[in-house]
Amino acid sequence: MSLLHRARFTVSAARLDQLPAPTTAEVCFVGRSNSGKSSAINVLTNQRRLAFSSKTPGRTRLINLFGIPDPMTPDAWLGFLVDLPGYGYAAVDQKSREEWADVLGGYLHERSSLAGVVLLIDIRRGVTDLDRRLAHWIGLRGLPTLALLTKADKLPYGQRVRAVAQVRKDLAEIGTLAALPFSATHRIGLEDAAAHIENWISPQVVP
Ligand SMILES: Nc1nc2c(ncn2[C@@H]2O[C@H](COP(=O)(O)OP(=O)(O)O)[C@@H](O)[C@H]2O)c(=O)[nH]1
Ligand SMILES: [Mg+2]
Repeated sequence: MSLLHRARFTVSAARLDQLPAPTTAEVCFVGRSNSGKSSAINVLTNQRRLAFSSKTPGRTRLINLFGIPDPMTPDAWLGFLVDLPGYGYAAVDQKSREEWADVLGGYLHERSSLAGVVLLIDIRRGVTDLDRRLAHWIGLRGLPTLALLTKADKLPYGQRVRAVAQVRKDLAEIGTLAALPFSATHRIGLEDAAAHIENWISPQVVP
């Protein structure tokens, strides 16, 4: 069983200063509204409604932390999955958009416990300007990044492979990038993605 299946909702924060003090490894999920972020978190944790999957984009304005309990130590967390607010939803007013940019940029830039970033990109849309701005922050810190090209079930195999190559090119600024086709509905790339994320939370110790 994947460690990620143990995830449970821990806390929400509306602002960075409301987050708990950084302790163990955090893996954050970022992406445009409607990119499939909630669906990815739900399928990776094998819980249908852990991250609320909504048909109304731009609704998740909070930072949500999902703790992965340490199987060896009761009441201790091995790490956290962090669901950050989606971006790029056109109907949201300018002020709210800037608040989100501050939260996202601030978290990526400052959070000392951040171990890795999962960047969700709709495979048919590819990398957008906002994704690129985010990639700039990620690249500056040299954070390990996994780009999940979501909704891969919508494209035939050959086009998936081409989309991955294009994303690698577009996000070359991130030196530590891995990219995979992914589908929450068809479970494409699920095991690879889970292995990647688990490794950030609980690095394999070679005896
Ligand atoms: N076909 C397909 N649709 C998906 C997939 N993942 C998400 N969706 C759909 O895309 C829409 C947005 O998904 P959601 O997870 O709420 O995106 P979020 O706004 O990034 O959290 C919903 O209608 C989902 O059902 C996928 O892997 N395949
Ligand atoms: Mg969502």
